[in-house]
Amino acid sequence: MAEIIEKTAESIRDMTIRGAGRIARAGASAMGDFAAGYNGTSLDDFRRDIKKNAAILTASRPTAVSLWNGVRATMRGLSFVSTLQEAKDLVVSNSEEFVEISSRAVATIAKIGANRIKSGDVIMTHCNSSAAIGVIKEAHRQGKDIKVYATESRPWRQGILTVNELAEAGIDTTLIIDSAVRTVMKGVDKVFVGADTITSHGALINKIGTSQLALAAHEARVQFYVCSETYKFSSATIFGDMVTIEERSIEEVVKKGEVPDSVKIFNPVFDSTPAAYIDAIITDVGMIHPGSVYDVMVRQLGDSLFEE
Ligand code: RI2
Repeated sequence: MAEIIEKTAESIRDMTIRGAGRIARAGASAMGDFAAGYNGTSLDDFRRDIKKNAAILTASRPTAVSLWNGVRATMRGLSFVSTLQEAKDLVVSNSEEFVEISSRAVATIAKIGANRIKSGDVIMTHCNSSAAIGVIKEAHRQGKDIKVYATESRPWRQGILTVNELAEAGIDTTLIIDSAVRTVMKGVDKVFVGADTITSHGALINKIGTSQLALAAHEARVQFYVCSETYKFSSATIFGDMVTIEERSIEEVVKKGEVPDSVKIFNPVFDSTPAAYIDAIITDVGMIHPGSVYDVMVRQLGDSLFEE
């Protein structure tokens, strides 16, 4: 059964499964499948294997706290069970519950976010966020006449996925290259982006280039909204931990032999947008100011926040 964990981790690592929400659900499901098919005989072994699996899965995309929180959610209460069967059942039900809650969160964000959009709005989005796209599609579904600019999002070009999805929904969509953001921003009313991680100070960690959208939006006085499920809030940042920004292979940027070997290539795939550039974070518990992230974390996690 360990193959399901390795296979899922590899699919997340090589981006076959991508998007902060999707990888969290994939990680949680893999933990559930592992538990359901576990054929060991000892509770201690199960606890040890589950911990090992969690470490393998979470290492596959280090920036996305969603994955960490999704995997960790499946282990909730594991230290309080007394039999192996109870432990297996608990991981399976935790996993199902996480998948259900996180999917529902995207739908809730869509409804809340769509209220910010009015007919005639020109919107910009970046990369391929199911939470941000959900908001845009919901506004369109409500009959609002909107136009969307979507960035290409080099090097993986997730913007191609975004424009396909928006066009398929019948939305007036324009694809732009990443460096066109500032030029286009003058004609934009609102920006909606997703999140990989939100820190306790309300900073956003999201696809590289997000902070450029935020800066350009700030300069042009365009509202900048982040669409984020609350499980993307990183409790570790309360205690001063920094978010690790993932760097990926240089082959994502240039083909082999395209530039001399002496040329160094730096490929960070996320960046940090300070809270000061964010007007609001649209979450499954409502729209909040970035300054309220800490309060929401404490309210949701209660005392468990301070246990580890
Ligand atoms: P949802 C993506 O990361 C993008 O950074 C996107 O904004 C974020 O996940 C959130 O996606 P990548 O996996 O959870 O393409 O909103 O690196 O779908």
